[in-house]
Amino acid sequence: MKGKIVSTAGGIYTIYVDGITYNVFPKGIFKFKKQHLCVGDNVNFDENEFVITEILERKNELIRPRSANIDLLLITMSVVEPDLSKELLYKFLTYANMNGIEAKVLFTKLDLLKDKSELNSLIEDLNKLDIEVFSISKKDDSDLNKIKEVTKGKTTIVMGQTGVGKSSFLNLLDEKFERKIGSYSEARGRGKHQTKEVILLPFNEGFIGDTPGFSALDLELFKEDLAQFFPGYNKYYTECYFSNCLHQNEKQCKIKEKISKGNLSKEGYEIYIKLLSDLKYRNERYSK
Ligand SMILES: Nc1nc2c(ncn2[C@@H]2O[C@H](COP(=O)(O)OP(=O)(O)O)[C@@H](O)[C@H]2O)c(=O)[nH]1
Ligand SMILES: [Mg+2]
Ligand SMILES: [Zn+2]
Repeated sequence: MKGKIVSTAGGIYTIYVDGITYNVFPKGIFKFKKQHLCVGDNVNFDENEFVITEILERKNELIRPRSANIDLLLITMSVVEPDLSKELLYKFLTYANMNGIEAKVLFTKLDLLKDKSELNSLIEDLNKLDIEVFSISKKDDSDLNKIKEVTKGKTTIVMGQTGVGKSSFLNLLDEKFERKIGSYSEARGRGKHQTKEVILLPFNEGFIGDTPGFSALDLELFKEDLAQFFPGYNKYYTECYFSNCLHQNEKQCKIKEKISKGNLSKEGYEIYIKLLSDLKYRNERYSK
């Protein structure tokens, strides 16, 4: 029988088929071949012997949050508690681009933000990059219907730091999800994660995934990746004179040209430069 892995715990995988779940074991052969199953995998399994017999080809996969066959990443950022980090947001967006996965942004806790002017200019920048943005707060859930529309029939992964309100948002989408909510102070403290693994919840003719929070440092990203996949840069990257241009002081840099012409955001570039200085070279060991 064919199904989708929706969660895993203690070496047992939960497979979902048309409203029914089965708890099964992977066959020894997967471990032997170093094929690692993950949440989101479509598999064939033997429902009598409770073993997974085959992993079907993945359309894509992410290392963090560990998941496969993703149609949409909903990058979730709180505007306060924790404060909005544009660097982190652009890092997440770069990561999505790099993995070839469509991303949309969800801002949470708007009820706690007094001055929205900075947020609004960020949203404008994102919209110019054709990135759709939603916002929700305890007082205003009017974007929920839009989110229901864009997630219909898809496998969506809700990703973001611990404490931004991912689980709260899922409970708003469907109260039957009954996701455990952590407190912000807990999240800051010893990093008590309420969610240990990605779990896919059947939703709206597809699935929506709650994920464990993780630190930005967990994302494997190098300077070269940023130069190519920073939001908006992928389109022009190949037109830079140097194929490995980092868009700093290199000659005939298309990105810098687009910025001076106003086609790419100056503020975005400042964030780019800051992120660039924090990241390592992928090919460092070959230089010098
Ligand atoms: N004021 C406010 N607090 C929120 C909102 N969404 C979540 N929270 C709070 O943020 C904390 C962390 O929420 P949780 O959903 O567990 O975050 P997660 O770690 O991303 O799943 C909890 O104390 C929630 O009550 C919101 O829209 N407004
Ligand atoms: Mg949570
Ligand atoms: Zn360049």
